Amino acid sequence: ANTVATVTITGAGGQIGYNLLFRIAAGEMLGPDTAVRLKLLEIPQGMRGAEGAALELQDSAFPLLQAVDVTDDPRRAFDGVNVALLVGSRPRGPGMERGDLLAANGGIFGPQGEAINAGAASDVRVVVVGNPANTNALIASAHAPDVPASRFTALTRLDHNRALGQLAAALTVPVTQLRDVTIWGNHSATQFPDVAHATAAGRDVAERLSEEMGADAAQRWLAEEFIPRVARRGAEIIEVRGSSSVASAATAAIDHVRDWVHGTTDGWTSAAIVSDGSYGVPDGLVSSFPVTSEGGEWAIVSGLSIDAFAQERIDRSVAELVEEREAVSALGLI
Ligand code: NAX
Repeated sequence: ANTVATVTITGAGGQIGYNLLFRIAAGEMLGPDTAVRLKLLEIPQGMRGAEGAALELQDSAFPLLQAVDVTDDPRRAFDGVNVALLVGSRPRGPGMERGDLLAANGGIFGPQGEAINAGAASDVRVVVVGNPANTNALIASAHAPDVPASRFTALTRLDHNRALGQLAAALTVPVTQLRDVTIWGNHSATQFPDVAHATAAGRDVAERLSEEMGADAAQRWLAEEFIPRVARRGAEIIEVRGSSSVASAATAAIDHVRDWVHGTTDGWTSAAIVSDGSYGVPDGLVSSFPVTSEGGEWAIVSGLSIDAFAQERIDRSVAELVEEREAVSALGLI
């Protein structure tokens, strides 16, 4: 290995954490030339889980793994961090009001943002996985004034990969032949999975769907099956598995960081990044866009034509992000 990276994982004692740790230590995220030092952040109740994972990491004797540190102190966890995966959060429980949810997460992501501001390496890259991911990223960023807002992102790659999976099945093509699918907006049921610019083996996806199903049926399939199924796939997984997405979420987080660090090659992908006002998304919101990565920076794909159907759906999801921002602002969390 030529370089060493410090990777911090919060919620490391949880399910997604357990899935991520071994793959990162094996080099799947940063590649075979980068050794890793892992820092596992937990709350006191989660420490045993993280400590157990640390024992198994030791037992795996990964050639790229230089050190593992388990802590419940955010300052220690983010000291010198190059890549931070913020997985631990307070997801919405039954009957939980949005205000309570946002307040609980403000109590997590505010202090973590401060700790990142205080101790992170100058090239720090942050991806928030814990829900509500977009707004949690906004809160963390607001507490890290010395870190460029572009370094705080939220995960919508799982939604993107889910869309690829659905299209590959519908068109009977390998996922490797699909390009330029987009997830817009919030990582929530309002997200907009968009195939308007997507191609399969170089041909327009909408055209191919029309050929397979007929034009009307293709429109119906997109609006009534594809979009809601991708947007609600998390609930479907819970229903079938009896537990939320874990391995697919870890895969997506690894894809997100790998592409951010090493660049995208085949067309674009989706990530929630800070808006520059593109496509009518208010400046400063952390919203999902079509993005490419080059030189370690995400860039929003510009100049795409957006029809009325798409704009309306983008606006609807963005309106939810605006509401979340107003709510956390009213609570004094940003
Ligand atoms: P688990 O409950 O298994 O693990 C979460 C861990 O986070 C627990 O060990 C807990 O002790 C720890 N934790 C809580 N607060 C913390 C804090 N302040 N600092 C450090 N650690 C803390 O959940 P898991 O299945 O791993 O899911 C984690 C999060 O991912 C959830 O919020 C979930 O909603 C979110 N998801 C996000 C997805 C996405 O695409 N963005 C998809 C999958 C997943 O549902």
